[in-house]
Amino acid sequence: MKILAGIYEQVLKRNPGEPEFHQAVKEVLESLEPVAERHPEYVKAGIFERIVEPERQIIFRVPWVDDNGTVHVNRGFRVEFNSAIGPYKGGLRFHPSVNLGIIKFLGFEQVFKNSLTTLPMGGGKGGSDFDPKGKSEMEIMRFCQSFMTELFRHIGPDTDVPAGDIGVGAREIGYMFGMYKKLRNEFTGVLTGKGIPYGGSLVRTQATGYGLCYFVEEALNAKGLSFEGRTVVISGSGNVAIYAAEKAQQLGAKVVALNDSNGYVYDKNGINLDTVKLIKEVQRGRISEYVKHHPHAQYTEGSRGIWTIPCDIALPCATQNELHGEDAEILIKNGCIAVGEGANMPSTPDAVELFIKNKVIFAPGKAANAGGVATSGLEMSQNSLRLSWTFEEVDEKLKTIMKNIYKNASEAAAEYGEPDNLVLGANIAGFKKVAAAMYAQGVV
Ligand code: NDP
Ligand code: 2IT
Repeated sequence: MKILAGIYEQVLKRNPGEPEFHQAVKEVLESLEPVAERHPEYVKAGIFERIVEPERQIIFRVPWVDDNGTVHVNRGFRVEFNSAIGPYKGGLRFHPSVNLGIIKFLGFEQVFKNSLTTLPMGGGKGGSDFDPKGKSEMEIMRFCQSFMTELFRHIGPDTDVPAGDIGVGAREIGYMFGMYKKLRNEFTGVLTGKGIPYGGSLVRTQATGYGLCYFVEEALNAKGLSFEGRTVVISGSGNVAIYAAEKAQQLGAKVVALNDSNGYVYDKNGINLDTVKLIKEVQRGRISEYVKHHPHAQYTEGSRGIWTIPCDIALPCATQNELHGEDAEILIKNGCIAVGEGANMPSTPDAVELFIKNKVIFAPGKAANAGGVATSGLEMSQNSLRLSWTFEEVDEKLKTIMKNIYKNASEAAAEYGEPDNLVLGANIAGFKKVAAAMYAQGVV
């Protein structure tokens, strides 16, 4: 970095103790250096200084009472990062590791991701350090309601439209939507990922995982390859992992492993997804329980061990920095040909560098997992139109969007001299529209 080095220094100084945010900003600014060279007007207009500073950061107290009558206090966040191309849009994460730096990294990534979808959505993210694990149904409901009694005054269908992320699925969105509707006395599309009976979109549940596979299939096809007959390893066993596995299987691949934060299962015959859906979606259990249903499968403690299983395609779909340089080395040694990021920033910078250096097809999260938010955008459109499209219609639109994201990212990569570098291409393609909009709207 030359032109943009000072901006990165300022980010480090202004945001101490936020390593994930620093990591996300560094990768993007490195990609944007050649854009800054070609666009001195963006440098002069302070586009780069402004794009790394959230427009607004909201932090609030979330008190709630557990089933024993004990009072708990969690912290809630909403970071409204950039609204140049549309209302703030992005998920809510409930996980004990959540802090301001994590939400800022996710909100920053979301700005570029949402731009890549080609839909009119700005970037934002929120959540809480609340841990949903082991909580009763009523505790989850009371927490969601308390969270919304503050969040409601900051969001709205034309202002900021949250959705799910880790620890937030259709159940939590339902409780939050109910409280928002009560407080505002308005039925609007203020959240996405809603249930089908009250304004949700078909395919939203499957969208991130399906979209990931559509994107990776497109990248494979460009090299004369495909999912057909491939062995696939997928980390995580939540929403993104389950539907990535489903689509990979539909495309003719064999998915042999999944994990959670405790350990991984290996099923040489191919993972049975009905069992996984039962354990995770119905029983809200642990992936270790898989072996009770399929005794020939193996469960091993330690989640990162999953990357030692030989595979052709690896899809990290759990969380940030879950795939390290040493894991990348093992994957490459085992002949892995493609890595598609379903999670946000799951590969550490040294892992990304190794994949690119070794010519592994590498699909970065902000492009490859954009199908979730893209389908949220389609849910917003349907809510505004007050109608709903069929599964096939939404799926077809999702497929077209993922193909276009691949095309735009690979064309931007080629334009800037590194045709196979989708990290560079996604960052530049995502930046272009946001930068042009910010430039046109003046210094605000
Ligand atoms: P879920 O809560 O449904 O599932 C999360 C999965 O990841 C669980 O298996 C969980 O295991 C595992 N996991 C979470 N934290 C850790 C950790 N610290 N170490 C190891 N495993 C962990 O979330 P999603 O599937 O929705 O999200 C997964 C990833 O995809 C996230 O990075 C999210 O930001 C990203 N994403 C999600 C989208 C969506 O539409 N939902 C859209 C785009 C990206 P455990 O049960 O043990 O915690
Ligand atoms: O990281 C993401 O893109 C999401 N969690 C989905 C956001 C959304 O608004 O659907």
